[in-house]
Order: sequence, then structure tokens, then C-alpha cells
Amino acid sequence: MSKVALVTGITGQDGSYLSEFLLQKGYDVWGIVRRSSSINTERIDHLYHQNALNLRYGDLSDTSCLLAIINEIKEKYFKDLSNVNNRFEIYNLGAMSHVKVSFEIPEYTADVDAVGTLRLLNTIRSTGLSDIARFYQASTSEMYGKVVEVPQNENTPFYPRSPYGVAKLYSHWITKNYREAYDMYACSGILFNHESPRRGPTFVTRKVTIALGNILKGKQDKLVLGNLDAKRDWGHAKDYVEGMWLMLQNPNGPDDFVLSTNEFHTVREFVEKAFALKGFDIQWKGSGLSEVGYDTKTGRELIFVSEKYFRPAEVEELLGDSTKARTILGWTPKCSFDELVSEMVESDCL
Ligand code: NAP
Ligand code: F7E
Repeated sequence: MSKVALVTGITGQDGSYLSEFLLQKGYDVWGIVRRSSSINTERIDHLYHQNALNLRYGDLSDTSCLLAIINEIKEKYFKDLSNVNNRFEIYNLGAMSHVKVSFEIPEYTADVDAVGTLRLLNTIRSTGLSDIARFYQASTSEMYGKVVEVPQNENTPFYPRSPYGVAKLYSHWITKNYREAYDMYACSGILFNHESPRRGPTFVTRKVTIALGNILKGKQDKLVLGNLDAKRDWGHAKDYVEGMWLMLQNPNGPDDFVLSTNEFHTVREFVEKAFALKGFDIQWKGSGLSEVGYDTKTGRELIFVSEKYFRPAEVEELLGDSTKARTILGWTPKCSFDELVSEMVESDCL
């Protein structure tokens, strides 16, 4: 049996870890790469030489390319649709994934993060592959937004707080709807924040570790952040891509699962821990926009606050309860918060 997977968002943090994972398991991996004026394939360049990796230009805003790519895959592997061994896994990770930016480009965010999912699901149906397809949708803890209960599990009501969260909620429900309406194997993973040395540089964890590296090298003198008191349930992306795969192997059939570490930390804590690993002892003085983080050993002021990084509507705290995934899928996150911070710091402070 050919193991075949299509990954949208293959050039992103999760796409790169997932591709590595699938290639190691013997899959033929097909990836959709968004055209960009500068190189955007750094995270998968080390996989380029593998014959089992097939990249095609495409975009979730363009049905014609989704149709062309899926038809090419069908032609190559699934000509005989009656073969009971056929299995085609589709991981929809492509998205405009930055919450703050989604307030600035809300319509584009809706087109890609909401309608893009619909385009992909419809393409699977129109190519006649819905019976053999196993579809994974990258849902997010941002759908819980202004949380109505703590911690959040699969039954917690949603209350998104950004165009990103709202668009992802559409995708979450359309995935469930296509599962129920057309009997498709379609699942959503409601993933809490997951990070790594491959995390995009404008997400807070990576912004902190890159700044720390630059400060040590004398290339940057301060780090300017937004809401220091936001709490997030931060795990490692490598653990989470394994959970995505497990959702598509579930012998009980398609279902939705939360993936989370079940503990949360503030942005402030992340900063303190990262800086401590390189010998700084960060303490805080002042409040609000005047708050400053300084190193008690030298008195040097290093961390400042700017409203430039505040969001029009903030998600103050997210804490997951991944009991269902742990029980049914046997999934557990292996990387602790301390290990995550340490790995990111070491990678950015070389
Ligand atoms: P990421 O690093 O921002 O990667 C996003 C990927 O989507 C990139 O490959 C990007 O291409 C691609 N993309 C953007 N716009 C596209 C378009 N119009 N058409 C096709 N592809 C497009 O995000 P990530 O952290 O890996 O997250 C993967 C998925 O999980 C995303 O859907 C995200 O919203 C969701 N999610 C992430 C987290 C998290 O904490 N990381 C948590 C929950 C859910 P470029 O490389 O060209 O930009
Ligand atoms: O912000 C606060 C900010 O941008 C985390 C995406 O992967 O996870 C991610 O979304 C918190 C927020 O991630 C800065 O206000 C303070 O409260 O790293 P972030 P996010 O918004 O949680 C979810 C699960 C996704 O699905 C998304 O795709 O940190 N914060 N100061 C800051 N955030 C940023 N970016 N920059 C700051 O300077």
C-alpha cells in the first residue's frame, strides 16, 4: 500500500516537522508551497534531496491549483478507486497564522484560513477521493479566545477574539459538517501554542530567544514586547505533529482532539527563564507601558513595553485539557516547558 500525504503549509514550522515525521514513516509527501518573492523553503531545504518529497506551487486562495495537485496525486497513486488499501492523508496546515496581523488583513485571513479549508474539502470531493481521504484541519486554541471555562477541552464553548480565531472557527465547523454530511474521515486538532527553534520570528517565544541571542552578540540593545501577563499553554511542535498523525490513524474513526501540555506560563515567565539561561537575573520595575525589565547584576534595562504589540482584543489566558487525546490516541507531549525554552535559547544563542 502506498502511504501518501498532502501537506498544505509545508514551509511553516509544523509543516516542516510533519514532513520529516511522515518521510521517516515511509510516506510519499506532497507539499504546497506558496509563491514568495524571497526564499520561503528554509525549513524544508534539508529534505529537498528526498525522492519521496514532491513540492508544487499553490495557494489556498486558488481552487484551480488545489484541483490540479490533487488530480496529479490521484493519477499517480489512486487510479483504481476500488482498491481497499488506498489511503490519502491530507494535512491542512496552510494559514495566515499570526493573530495580531489578522486584525490588519482580516479579509485575506478569512479567504485563506476559512474559505481555503472549504476549497480543499470540496476539491477532495470533486476529485472523487472522499472515501479514501483522511483530512486533518489545523484548528486552534484561539477559538476559545475569551475563555468561558478553565481548562479548555473539546466540549468547551468557543469565543474567538480575532479575525484569525473567527476564520479558524469556520474551518473547524465546516470540517465537522463535511464529516457528518458526507461521511468523510475529517478531523480537527485543537492545538494549543506550540513552539520550537523553527517558530516564526514574530511569535512571542521566538521573538524573545532571537532578541536574547542578538543582545549577547551586541546586535540589539533591548527587547520591546506587548502584554507580559498573557498566559499560554506552550508545548513543542515536534510532539504536536505526532498528535496530528495519530488523529488520522484512530481506529475509532474521525474525531476532534485537544493537544496541550495542560500547564500555562506567562510571557513574563518565558522572558525570565530564557534570560536566566544566559546569566541574566531579570526583575521588573514600573507598571503598564512604563514597566521595564532589568538585570539585577548590572542594572541594565533590557525589556520594555509598547502598545504597538497589544491586540485590539486580547486572549488573556489559555490552558488546555488534553485528557481525551492522551486516553484515546495514547498521545503525550514529551518536551517540558523548561526543555522547550532551553532548546530555543540554545538554538538562537549560538
Ligand atoms: P506557520 O509557521 O505560520 O506556517 C503557516 C504555513 O501556511 C506556511 O507554510 C505558509 O507559507 C502557509 N501559508 C500561508 N498563507 C498561505 C496561503 N494563502 N496558501 C497556502 N499556504 C499558505 O504556522 P505553524 O505554526 O506551522 O502552524 C501550522 C498551522 O497550525 C496553521 O494553520 C496555524 O494557524 C495552526 N496552528 C498553529 C499553532 C501554533 O501554536 N503553532 C496552534 C494552533 C494552530 P509561507 O511559509 O510562505 O508563509
Ligand atoms: O502571542 C503576547 C500576545 O503571537 C502569545 C499562533 O501560532 O498560537 C499563536 O498565537 C501571547 C499573546 O501567539 C508580544 O499578546 C506579548 O497574548 O506568540 P503569539 P498567539 O497569539 O497565542 C495560537 C494557538 C495560534 O493558533 C496562532 O496561529 O504573547 N505578546 N508581547 C506578544 N506576542 C507577539 N507576537 N509579540 C510580542 O511582542
